[in-house]
Amino acid sequence: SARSCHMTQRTLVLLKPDAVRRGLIGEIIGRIEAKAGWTIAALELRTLGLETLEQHYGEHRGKPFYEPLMAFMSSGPVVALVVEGERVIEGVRQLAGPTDPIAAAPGSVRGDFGTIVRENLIHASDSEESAIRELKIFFPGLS
Ligand code: RTP
Ligand code: MG
Repeated sequence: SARSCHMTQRTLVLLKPDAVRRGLIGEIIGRIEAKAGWTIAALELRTLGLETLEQHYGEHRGKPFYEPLMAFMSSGPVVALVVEGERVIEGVRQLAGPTDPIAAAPGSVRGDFGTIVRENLIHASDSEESAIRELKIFFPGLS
């Protein structure tokens, strides 16, 4: 049946150190909470070590922005969240907006609050495969 083709998913969201420093975590979590049927399954304030970040952003190793990205992401605490619900993987990516905040439309988190490509406030898993991989890194105990 169509019902058995459910789209309930889990995604990893990080509110990056700039979002924490600027006092925007409530604003961003509020936007996530406001979406129908989405729930927060886990949430933690945490300062990320380089080992965790190398696992998380390994696909970007060797790129010119990799080292500054590592420095930025370890520069202060992040809020790590697991968000669960209907089509959350694509949904949180939409809510975040494109990587470059200047290209992001107003109404998106990056479009409303960002200017700098690196300091773009939020991470969200970009596919089902990435979500599974990233959730294991950040919340290995989650059932
Ligand atoms: P994220 O992985 O953090 O959710 O962001 P994304 O998918 O939109 O972008 P991605 O290409 O995966 O890049 C990861 C993060 O690296 C920083 N970045 N800086 N040219 C640059 O200086 C540059 N490009 C990317 C951003 O923080 C980006 O979100
Ligand atoms: Mg990415």
